[in-house]
Amino acid sequence: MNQHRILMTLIILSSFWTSTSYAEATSPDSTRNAMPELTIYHLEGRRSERLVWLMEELNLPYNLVFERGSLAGSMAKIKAVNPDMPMAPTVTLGAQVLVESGAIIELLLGRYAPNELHPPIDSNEYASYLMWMHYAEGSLAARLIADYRIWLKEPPTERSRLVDSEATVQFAENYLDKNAWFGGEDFSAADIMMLFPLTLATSLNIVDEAQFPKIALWKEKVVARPAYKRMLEKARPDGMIGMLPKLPSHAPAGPRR
Ligand SMILES: N[C@@H](CCC(=O)N[C@@H](CS)C(=O)NCC(=O)O)C(=O)O
Repeated sequence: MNQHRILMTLIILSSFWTSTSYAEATSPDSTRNAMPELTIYHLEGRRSERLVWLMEELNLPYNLVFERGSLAGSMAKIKAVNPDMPMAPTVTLGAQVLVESGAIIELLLGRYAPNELHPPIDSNEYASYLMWMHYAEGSLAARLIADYRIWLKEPPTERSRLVDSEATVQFAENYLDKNAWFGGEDFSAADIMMLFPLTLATSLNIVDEAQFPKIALWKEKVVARPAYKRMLEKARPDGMIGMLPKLPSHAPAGPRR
């Protein structure tokens, strides 16, 4: 009887150890691959913050290059490494020079932290996650900036027939009405991609902030994250600099023609 008990205890203990080492085997660090040196060329308050924030969320090393308090000085540093397409972010990953924040995030996660900051690849949420990853720049930022540039010269008197800024932001609001984050149940890199254009939309008065309460609540959660705060300390030490002018007015509310 005693021998049986000892045997059972050993079986239970060994299965406990097996599941512990399985948990360790699937923990983030053990699925990560070695990353070449990453340098982020940065403009304060601009899209390059996404990459600083990503690295802070992942707790991975990076170099950050910018001239504090000077967008022109920081841009000169970008031009020195990337004269063909001087944009922020520009990164060097090993010897390669890259632009496009969304592509860089997908590359870094896919190669070096494959199980982190996105839903499981075979879930419906992954499809939504990937949609928002691309929507952030492909539709949202593109239409916000197009409307901003036009309305700065000529304030709009009616909404466009084409999908306009308000419609692109409303689509995000509707998703957040049913989902906590842009990757579904959990924070993901899609939230990192979406914050910049959604902040641009309201801070430049391209849309009416009061119309989007779910986005406002989501922003509060996002900016409370410790990794976001670490990003601010390192990448925006003096607050926002070189703000573009706010629009005096945006398109009037109401349905599109
Ligand atoms: N789609 C690009 C956009 C990059 C971009 O336009 N960055 C702005 C700063 S937020 C920039 O470098 N602008 C410089 C310019 O337009 O001359 C991305 O997501 O990385």
